[in-house]
Amino acid sequence: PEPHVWLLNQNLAQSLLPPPRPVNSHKGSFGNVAILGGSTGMVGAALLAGRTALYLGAGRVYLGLLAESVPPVDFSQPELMLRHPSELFTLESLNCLIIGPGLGQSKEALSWLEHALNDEHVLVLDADALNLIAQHQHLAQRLSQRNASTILTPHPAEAARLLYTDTATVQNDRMNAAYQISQQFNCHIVLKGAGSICCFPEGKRFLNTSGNPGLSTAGTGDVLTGIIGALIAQDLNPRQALMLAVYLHGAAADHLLQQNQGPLGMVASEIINMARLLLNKW
Ligand code: NPW
Ligand code: AMP
Ligand code: MG
Repeated sequence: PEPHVWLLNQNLAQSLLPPPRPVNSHKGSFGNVAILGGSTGMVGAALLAGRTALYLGAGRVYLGLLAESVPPVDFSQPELMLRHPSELFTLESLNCLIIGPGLGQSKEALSWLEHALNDEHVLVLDADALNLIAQHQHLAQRLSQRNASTILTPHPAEAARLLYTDTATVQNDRMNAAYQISQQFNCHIVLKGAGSICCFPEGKRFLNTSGNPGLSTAGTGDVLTGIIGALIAQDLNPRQALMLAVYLHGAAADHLLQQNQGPLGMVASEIINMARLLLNKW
């Protein structure tokens, strides 16, 4: 029988909030996130994910950018620590490794993805990491055999690539597409798009009730990935982090809409700021 579908609403999201911060906390209390991506022409995707992880409360955020020429620092967000991708694998304590935003599909990207899949950290795979997995059977196999948790964040076209089908087929039965991907790779997944679906390996599915077409703009997926990473760093388990992130991301867009700051012209950076406001207010 088809597993039951639950609604991901504000009540459920608010039951997943991180606990209040202890008075004697320090940056080490809130975890470390590393992000691998940002090849030439798509550095912004990794910067957005990194900035999001900071704004949503991660203690430290490291970026490993693939682009040929990268500045030594993000001058508009100097809190981010820019490192060579190889250095992300030698960090002393890491709570979550994100790979994919702006990663591209070069040989170098493929090789870093192999590294990441062999790593024992909680992984979030987005964008080109998903496209590469769809193209390389050995990566797909490695993914389904990982011991640590993995979260996949495909949009409908990425989901179609993973399932070797077309976007229309995914969209015609989104529940089934989400279920098939989680089963195929033994992963937590969110199938993005209007009414995002979170699906877990044992088959439980949640239909998100927040979000609006203001989110249909470049970089919003990179922001979602950063929220997930920040929440994992703050000790939510991958399943809780995924559900709270998906709801919060949509709710931020809904609040911007209420303030007439969209749908037209809403931008990903504004989602970051509003998500921070909601996370602190709730
Ligand atoms: P169409 O044809 O537009 O209708 P790709 P990408 C479809 C980086 N970025 N429902 C869409 O359909 C990413 O991180 C960099 C239906 C089209 O076919 C990646 O590394 C940015 N269809 C890289 O760019 C900001 C949907 O998906 C296809 C859908 C490529 O990622 C932007 C496009 O997807 C971006 O994040 C939906 N809800 N959603 C930066 N600032 O540096 C999507 N589609 O070909 O996978 O390209 O998503 O842009
Ligand atoms: P990406 O395509 O990776 O940049 O991700 C786009 C993000 O925006 C995902 O979280 C989608 O769920 C969200 N999104 C895009 N369009 C809509 C829409 N019409 N309604 C709700 N959410 C959307
Ligand atoms: Mg994306």
